Amino acid sequence: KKLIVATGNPGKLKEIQAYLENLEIELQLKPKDLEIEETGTTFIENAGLKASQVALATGEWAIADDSGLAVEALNGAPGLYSARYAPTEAECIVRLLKELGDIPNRNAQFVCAVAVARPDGSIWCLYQGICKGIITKAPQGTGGFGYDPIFYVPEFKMTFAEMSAELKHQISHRGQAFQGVLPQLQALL
Ligand code: ITT
Repeated sequence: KKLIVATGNPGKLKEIQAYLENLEIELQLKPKDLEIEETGTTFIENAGLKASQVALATGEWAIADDSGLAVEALNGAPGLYSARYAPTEAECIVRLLKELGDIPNRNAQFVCAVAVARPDGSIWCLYQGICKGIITKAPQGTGGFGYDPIFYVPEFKMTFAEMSAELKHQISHRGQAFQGVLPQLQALL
């Protein structure tokens, strides 16, 4: 079976590939010129939109991930706008640390919604995962992507960027969403 991965984000793509690597499934990237507007008001809605539109446009099964970081003291920002918070990933981190300043409440959560759509654009399955953490005062670690260097998980005393890929994959928001999606895909094959 073939599955189109509906993302243009290389960091996400690498993680999605890792979750699906043991399945008998051929992964294909979505066409570069196929841009889906994220008009939804929730991660779930946007994941559904992306999977559904890419499936329809290609006539194949498609999987999409919509995710972001919600910071409590910033009323949930950057949230749905995590990718668009600043022009580059490094500048996103700089902006977030600046907005938070010395505010003591540094609670945050990563959210990830993953949707799989059938070739006719209808949604086959949709799961959401959440991972709670703390925003550090400065970046730590070089792994992962996006906001990983400033997302500290107290239970492991490390940021996502300091963890092995395997550990991040087990405990992350995306890992939890894929715990729902993987058995569904296995059943489909
Ligand atoms: P696609 O829509 O093409 O998949 P995107 O980057 O625009 O790519 P989103 O709108 O879902 O995707 O934005 C998600 C952003 O949230 C992403 O760009 C990162 O900045 C951040 N993010 C999501 N998951 C993350 C993770 O595991 N580690 C660090 N940052 C993450």
